[in-house]
Amino acid sequence: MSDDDKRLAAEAALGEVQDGMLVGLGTGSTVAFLIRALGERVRGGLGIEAVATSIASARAAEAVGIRVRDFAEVARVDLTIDGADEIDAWLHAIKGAGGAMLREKVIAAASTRMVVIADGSKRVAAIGAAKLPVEVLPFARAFVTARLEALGAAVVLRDGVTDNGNVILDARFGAISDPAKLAAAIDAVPGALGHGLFLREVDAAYVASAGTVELIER
Ligand code: ABF
Repeated sequence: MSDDDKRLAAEAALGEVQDGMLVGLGTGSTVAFLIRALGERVRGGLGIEAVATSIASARAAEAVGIRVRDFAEVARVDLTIDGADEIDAWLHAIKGAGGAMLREKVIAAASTRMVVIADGSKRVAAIGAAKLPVEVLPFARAFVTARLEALGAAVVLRDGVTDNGNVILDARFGAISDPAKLAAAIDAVPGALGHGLFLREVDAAYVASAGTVELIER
């Protein structure tokens, strides 16, 4: 996991940002490099506005001079750039180690194009080894825990709450043989408000390893 590769992936994706765009900003340390670099472009005259997938990213963007709009007033985003915990050749991703995957999935779905940036440690043959974060209504914590265990997961309650005031259950399934089936099963659990399986949202990924950037496209 190298900062140089994170920075390289961020700068590669930055090439897709055009004047006049509304840009969705993801969350995490790789996106932090993107926000810093984008701030420099904005201070140099690039005319973009942003929406953010977390309070932390909104603050980081405002700190470097990027105007952040309230996503609640936005129905469409031109380009979203976000991190991932795992990404494979089919552009399936596991996201949410940063705890922002519910807002990330909403903004990704609202985006004309969604691009992942990652260092090579995130590149996997097939997703499933990483924990799968599930955002849960606190009222439903024990119920959703039981449903995830019934689906085969070992479940750990994460400390703290999300920007939305919900809790996160980290579910370890081991290998996920059918990600679409698992995503549908979790979506069907009342009180499970979101999860980190991104199976349709990602349009491309810039993955940097040892100074070289790989672009994975649909
Ligand atoms: C966020 O960035 C999360 O979805 C994902 O878990 C995290 C990756 O963080 P980092 O870039 O710090 O590895 O988008």
